[in-house]
Amino acid sequence: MDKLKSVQEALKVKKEVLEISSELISLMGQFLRRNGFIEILPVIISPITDPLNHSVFDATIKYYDGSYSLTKSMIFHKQLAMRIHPKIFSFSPNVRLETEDKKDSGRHLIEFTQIDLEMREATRDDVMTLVEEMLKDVFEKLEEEFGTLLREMNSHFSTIKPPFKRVKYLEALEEYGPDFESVLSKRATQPFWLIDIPVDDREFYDKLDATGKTLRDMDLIYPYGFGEASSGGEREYEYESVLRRMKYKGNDLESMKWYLEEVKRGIPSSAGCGIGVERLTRFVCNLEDIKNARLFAKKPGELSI
Ligand code: ASN
Repeated sequence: MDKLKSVQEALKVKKEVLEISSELISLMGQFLRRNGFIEILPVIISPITDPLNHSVFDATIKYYDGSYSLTKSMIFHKQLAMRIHPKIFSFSPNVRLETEDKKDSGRHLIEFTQIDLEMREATRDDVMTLVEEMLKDVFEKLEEEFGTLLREMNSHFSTIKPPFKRVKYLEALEEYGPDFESVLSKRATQPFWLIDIPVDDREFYDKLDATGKTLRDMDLIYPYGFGEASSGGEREYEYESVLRRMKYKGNDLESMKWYLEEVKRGIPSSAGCGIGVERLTRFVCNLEDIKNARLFAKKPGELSI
């Protein structure tokens, strides 16, 4: 029963952190609206969800003769939404029942929220520029509102200075070895992009580039050792390419048939990304563990309210 955390434990979050997090959420929404985005409501259950590139415990709910999965990410719904509106975002709750080896990473929760956005006919560069401008705007406004408090909590809180450096995945791997992401994150003083991620390291939906080995995608990495902030990319949207990539990854075509039928019918090309809200709060407030970045946090390997 020591896996069961007390309610008191779940409520050990500073009031100031919650206020800053609330403001972050509001500022990101305002920025995106000013830039032509609309907010769509999140999808919590669906017959299809992100297969992810690593395995987690199953989170499906039986319903009549079928089953629903709890959302791991809204990627497919974002792509379908592109038929209706060219710029969308959602504060999307994700459930990923991670194994307990991730418990001490400081940045994994089994229930978290990402601000998940997608833009029709956009490129990876468009998304990177948008995110850079959004973070710059959010940090400037946080500085105005919470400057003194933020510097007390976070001695390295500073303004964001885009454009962020772009680091090629394979070059970094060669120079720094398999632990390159954490090495570079610890060294950095500004966020940076990790780009051109190898096809085997990602899900099928990020677009293959001309080399056929790496993708038109990116992760945003926070400095000072805070690690991954966001992942995204340009998307595969043509039926044959989607099918090829799914087969290559060994994805279950049967359970993905709803998606495949729609891809065959035609979905727009798009690019987008998702930014973890709790990870952003953790970074801004300089928190050791992500469990202190939200109320009712659920860490891998534990049961909590
Ligand atoms: N939201 C991410 C994206 O847009 C996907 C993910 O969270 N796995 O690429």
